[in-house]
Amino acid sequence: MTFESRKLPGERISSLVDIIKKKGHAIGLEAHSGLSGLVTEKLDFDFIWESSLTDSASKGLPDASIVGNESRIHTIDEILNVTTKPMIVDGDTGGDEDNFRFLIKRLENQGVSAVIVEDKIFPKRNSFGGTVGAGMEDPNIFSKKLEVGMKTKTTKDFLIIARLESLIAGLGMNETMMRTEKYINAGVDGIMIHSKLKEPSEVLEFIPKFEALCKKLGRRPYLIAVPTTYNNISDDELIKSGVDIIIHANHLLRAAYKSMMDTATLISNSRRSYESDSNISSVKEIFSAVGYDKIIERDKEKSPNISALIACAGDHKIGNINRSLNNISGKPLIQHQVETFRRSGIENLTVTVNNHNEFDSILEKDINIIETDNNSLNQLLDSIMSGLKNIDGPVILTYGDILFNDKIISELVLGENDIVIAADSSYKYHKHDIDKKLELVAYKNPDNNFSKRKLKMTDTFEVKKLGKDLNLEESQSEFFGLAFFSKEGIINLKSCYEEIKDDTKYNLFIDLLNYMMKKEFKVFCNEFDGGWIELHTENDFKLAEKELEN
Ligand code: SPV
Ligand code: MG
Repeated sequence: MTFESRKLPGERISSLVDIIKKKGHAIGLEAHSGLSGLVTEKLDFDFIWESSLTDSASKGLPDASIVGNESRIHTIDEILNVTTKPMIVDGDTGGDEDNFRFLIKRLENQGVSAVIVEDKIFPKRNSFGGTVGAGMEDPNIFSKKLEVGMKTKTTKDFLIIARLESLIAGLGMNETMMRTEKYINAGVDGIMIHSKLKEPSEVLEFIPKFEALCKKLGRRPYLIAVPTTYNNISDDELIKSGVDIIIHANHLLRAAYKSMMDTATLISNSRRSYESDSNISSVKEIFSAVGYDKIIERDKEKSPNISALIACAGDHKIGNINRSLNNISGKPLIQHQVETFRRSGIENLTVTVNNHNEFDSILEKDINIIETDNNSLNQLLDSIMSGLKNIDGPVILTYGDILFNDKIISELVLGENDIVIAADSSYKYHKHDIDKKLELVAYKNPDNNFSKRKLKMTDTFEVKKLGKDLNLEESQSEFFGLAFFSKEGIINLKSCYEEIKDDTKYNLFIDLLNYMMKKEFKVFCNEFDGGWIELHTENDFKLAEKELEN
């Protein structure tokens, strides 16, 4: 179970009694945080013990009524939120009657199944660290508090358990039996007998006396034991002796402290963390324990695994350097493109090149480099299509000579259409600058509303035709070399390519798109205004460098 686990409070409260009824007993392990709660939840324990000792220690504090109820309730909530098992809470002394009333109400509201309160006075001391006779509560006052608690609880399956500290305080068995009788008569649901001896002798001596007392009183509350010091006795033996609920009270916290100290020492001595790897959980294990895997799975479902193809094949040089390898601000152009894709969450990258060796040392190992055939019939188109050969899912294609921002990628991917190209309308405003043949886009239904003020970054139009030979007046934008294909889009692209690949008429990528439109496949265009630049000349690289600096 993880952060997604669900257990309604009412259901959880009664689940402890249900387990005892079914199995005849319940065995629990301590938790002091959400993560330790997950450990207890994972293994074969019936319930979670929320301990005052370990809750305090996990905050670096002593177990001496210093950590207040608000903080305890917060830890309890943290654990309940990621688990489903019942929980027994260590209520310390319970405070005075009003404190106890309020505590019970809050624990029931949270879905806690039981609270154990001890017959000591506030501020209490931990049982293993200095309880003395003077720290004990008057049994009559304590019994009165128990009665108040029994009247306060609203759920019969929420258990109030009285904890006897008299053996630990050295008050002897007679005093302990006298107290037990008073607490049973106060109506409690359970009696916890505590001992700090190394052997279970006291507890085993107490049990038959307790059974006889219950017979005499005609009511037998649950019997609870906490075998921390006398832990040579097994759970089975304790159960056989008459114990109903066994609490392993502090072991996860003690394990965590030892392991943290060992690891810290190792890292400090080794002056690196490598040596500690075998002692600690992997990050992956932690991810899986806390349910992070589920989040990633759902992210993947939401955004299908998109690939990207960077088409760099072609003999384009700046000076004598391959254009894609020419630096902008100390990094090759292709590296900028790779980083933009990575920022958009696209990990699966393919690059088509003419010469594998040039790119090998520049690109990360997980990038798929495909060397394309320089002498093929329709060189430009063939090189793109050979890059797409092993890509079946949705893909973003980019020419190798542009830089673009990741917002353009997100917009292209977000749409619902199977084929979407990215185009820019701003060329209309600087037609006089154009000294090369642009790949222009003509729309089926051009938008005649020229108001450029809008919230959206892009408009989508259906494309009628693409071409370098289109009249500037009849076209609405310029294709700048980025396109998205859905799974369906890529299937159709590939099948159309098969039909024309031997025809020398089709050399450009836009030739294939025109062919598709002729065959009634719809091509859409997202019209952007800026957000990209083209890198053809040395001057373009200089301008790009300036833009990146700003
Ligand atoms: C606790 O775990 O905080 C307890 C049990 O009260 S013990 O420390 O064993 O007394
Ligand atoms: Mg305690």
